Amino acid sequence: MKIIDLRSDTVTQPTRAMREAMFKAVVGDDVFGEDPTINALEALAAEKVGKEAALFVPSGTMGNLVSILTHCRRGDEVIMGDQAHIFVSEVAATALAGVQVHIVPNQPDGMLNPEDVEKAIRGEDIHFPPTRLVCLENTHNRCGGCALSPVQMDSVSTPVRERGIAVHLDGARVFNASVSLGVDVKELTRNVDSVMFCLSKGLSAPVGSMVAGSEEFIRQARKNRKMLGGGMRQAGIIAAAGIVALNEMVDRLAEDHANARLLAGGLKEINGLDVDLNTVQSDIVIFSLVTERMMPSDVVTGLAKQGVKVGSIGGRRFRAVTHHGIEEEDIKLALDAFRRVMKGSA
Ligand code: TLP
Repeated sequence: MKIIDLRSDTVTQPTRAMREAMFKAVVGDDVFGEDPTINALEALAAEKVGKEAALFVPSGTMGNLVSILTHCRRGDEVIMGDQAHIFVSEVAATALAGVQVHIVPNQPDGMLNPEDVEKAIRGEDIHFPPTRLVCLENTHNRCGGCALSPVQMDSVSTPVRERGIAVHLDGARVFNASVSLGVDVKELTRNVDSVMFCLSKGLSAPVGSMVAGSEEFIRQARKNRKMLGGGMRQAGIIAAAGIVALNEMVDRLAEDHANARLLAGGLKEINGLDVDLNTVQSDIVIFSLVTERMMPSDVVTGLAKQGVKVGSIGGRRFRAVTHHGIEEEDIKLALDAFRRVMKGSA
């Protein structure tokens, strides 16, 4: 039975070009700054997102933590959305940075209301922690992969930065946002102080994420990465795949987005399921079980028996993610499996 794995775009396999680049990679000790492949990846990543410098990190979680550690001191406060990946799904890594998280509600499209952010910023008071950082997320994972436009991002970032508070972008899928909106990724990163993006999601590299920012920020971030045990020696072997990811795998994200729309449209037609089609703007489809006749676990296990894997994200909600290796034909097969599982349930 063919397995159609829609749990995440993290399940992508490295391409042939990546494996060849990995085989041939010239490597050195990166803690000494001597891995030419990592140095090339860091220069390429910085250039792509329009920042002075970049740092290769093993994961998105470490990239976000390194960024928070670099912006903040112990006892500072960081504002983010209540659906932010950093808040919900990073094992409270912010605790390791000694910061306090101040959540404001995410709008259904992943936005933060600028007025909510403004109100959350602490005034001068001996009792209050200083507000040091605001974190945005684009595309927004738990908000169905919505892409925030440059104008939306600016409406939060500009007033915050005018007050001397830094903005960090969890851009795990910022290239999906750029492709979805049809804007250069630099438009989404120009008004943030730091950005983390992942090479190992839709871009299909086997390992790794990047943090980008000013020269000085990255110099300190490099030290914080070392503190966390993220100094990786001859990691050019994996950075080589990251270079291929950035050069060859960005434009094709449009195929994943088209497949996500196809999937969402099909799910919307199935009795017992619902999808907010407005949120389907990239590779993520969040859908709900709207019949009481089935338990959420019946959906996941029923589909798994038919070779289709989706993720449960709490309550009666699920997530399916399209990615390299999932073709239009697979979406049609997946929809057939959904129809069989849901048959007679509504
Ligand atoms: N997200 C993963 C899982 O953690 C759920 C996924 O399958 O979507 N920011 C965002 C917005 C993310 O979606 C993720 C990973 C991360 C950060 C963390 O990246 P990694 O997994 O590399 O630590």
